[in-house]
Amino acid sequence: MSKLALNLKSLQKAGEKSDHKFEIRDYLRLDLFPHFLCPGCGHGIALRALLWAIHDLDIELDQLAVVSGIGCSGRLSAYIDANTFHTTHGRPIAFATGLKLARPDLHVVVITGDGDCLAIGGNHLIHAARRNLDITCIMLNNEVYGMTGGQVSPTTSLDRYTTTTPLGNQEPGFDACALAKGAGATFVGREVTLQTTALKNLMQEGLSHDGFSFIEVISDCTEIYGRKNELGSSPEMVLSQKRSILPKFDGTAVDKPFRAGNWDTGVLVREDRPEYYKAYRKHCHKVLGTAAVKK
Ligand SMILES: Cc1ncc(C[n+]2csc(CCOP(=O)(O)OP(=O)(O)O)c2C)c(N)n1
Ligand code: SF4
Ligand SMILES: [Mg+2]
Repeated sequence: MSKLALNLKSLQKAGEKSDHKFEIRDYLRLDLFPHFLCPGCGHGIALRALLWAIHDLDIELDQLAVVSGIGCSGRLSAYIDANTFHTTHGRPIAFATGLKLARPDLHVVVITGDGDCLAIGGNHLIHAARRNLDITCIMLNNEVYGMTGGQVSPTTSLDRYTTTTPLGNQEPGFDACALAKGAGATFVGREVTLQTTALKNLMQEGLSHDGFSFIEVISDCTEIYGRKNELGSSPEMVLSQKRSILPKFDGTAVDKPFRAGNWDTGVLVREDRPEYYKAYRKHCHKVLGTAAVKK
């Protein structure tokens, strides 16, 4: 289905589809359960929101490819009953780029973590944003390397304790949305796991965007980061997200390089710029002639 048709269909369906019609089990590889996430981990909420968005957009599972790196976030792709690729640490965007160029008919989604996407994989993120290939990149930001036991990450807040910052982190935490925007991403958004419906809607918008879309999900690592920083139980952690969100984008905060404790949520950037695959095909036709270009 074309992006335009998808957009129209999702608009028609706005308000029509509701949570009770979405059954997450229809989208999961249940034979892999029980899943490995710790109780209360925010990544599970993000997975549910993504599958709900896919449901509401009527994307067929065989038309969906989910590519992930390594991390607790990276493990999520395995649970989705679609075409899934659990690749190497920091490289899911690179794998997704090749996949999308070879199979432009697929919806290609990347699930990545703050360490995967901004530390080892930061280079791939900025070039994907610059290139504007039609990939939806969902970065689960729990401010820590969860899978490997809780090391500091590029988004760890100031003064937080991690296994590699035993005296409290003194590096400024990266604002991933500002980075994606600065690198040219044509769709950028942020949402917290507390606001599940808003998160689902944002993912739906990102999936419908024709170009590179970057979505930062503020997620909680309850067991490692939460415990080490005495942030309370998982419900307390998710409720505390309320204190940091700005309900409406005020047009300024995303221009600041480092997060100031206030999170703009919702769609932060939406721009029209030629999508890479289509622009490249057009160029090939022009230079080589239509007869020489393979369908
Ligand atoms: C090349 C390479 N370097 C390091 C690792 C070890 N490693 C695995 S996951 C990970 C960090 C995961 O953190 P993040 O991406 O934030 O995901 P989370 O577990 O927090 O969801 C690291 C450093 C690896 N697997 N491969
Ligand atoms: S270690 Fe943290 S990020 Fe990983 S599953 Fe547990 S709570 Fe989630
Ligand atoms: Mg992380």
